[in-house]
Amino acid sequence: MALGDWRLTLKVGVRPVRVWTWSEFQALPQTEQVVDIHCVTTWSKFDTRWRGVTLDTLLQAAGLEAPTPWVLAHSQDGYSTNVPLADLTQGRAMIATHYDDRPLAPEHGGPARLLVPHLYFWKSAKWVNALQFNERDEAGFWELRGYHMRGDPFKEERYG
Ligand SMILES: Nc1nc2c(c(=O)[nH]1)N[C@H]1C(S)=C(S)[C@@H](COP(=O)(O)O)O[C@H]1N2
Ligand SMILES: [Mo]
Repeated sequence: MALGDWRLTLKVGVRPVRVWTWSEFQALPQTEQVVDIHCVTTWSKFDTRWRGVTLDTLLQAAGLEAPTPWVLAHSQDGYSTNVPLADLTQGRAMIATHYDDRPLAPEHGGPARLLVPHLYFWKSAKWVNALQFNERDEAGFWELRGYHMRGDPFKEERYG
């Protein structure tokens, strides 16, 4: 997509509380993370290098502190996935824009994807355009189809 059209919106329930354009987003403090990632179909990939903006930074920039216990991430392609807020804070997740020091490739979610490396990779929504903070845990695309609401690979939380 054209970067001029890119937006990231934070919502509390249905209410939009903050929107960043691409250039505004680029001005936020960036973080680099080298992490292992785990697909639900059993592959893992080790020492992957990502750069982006942590959820802590986003929440701070929006003046939101732990608004609700649950988050539903939404993507350009209609995909969604739910994650407990506790799995997104304290440096555990970012909106990633770079992989291996290069802009994130479109097939891997570029220009920006959610990255939650300690959960199964279906939680890492590609082409993310909104994070919705909810009082209740609302199932996303795969979770509605039987995947686990949290998805911890070390507990093999594949199915709900
Ligand atoms: N928007 C969106 N994000 C998505 C998906 C999708 O279909 N749409 N698939 C998920 C699944 S099931 C996996 S395994 C990973 C794949 O990421 P990759 O293509 O970078 O390997 O993206 C996740 N994020
Ligand atoms: Mo997947």
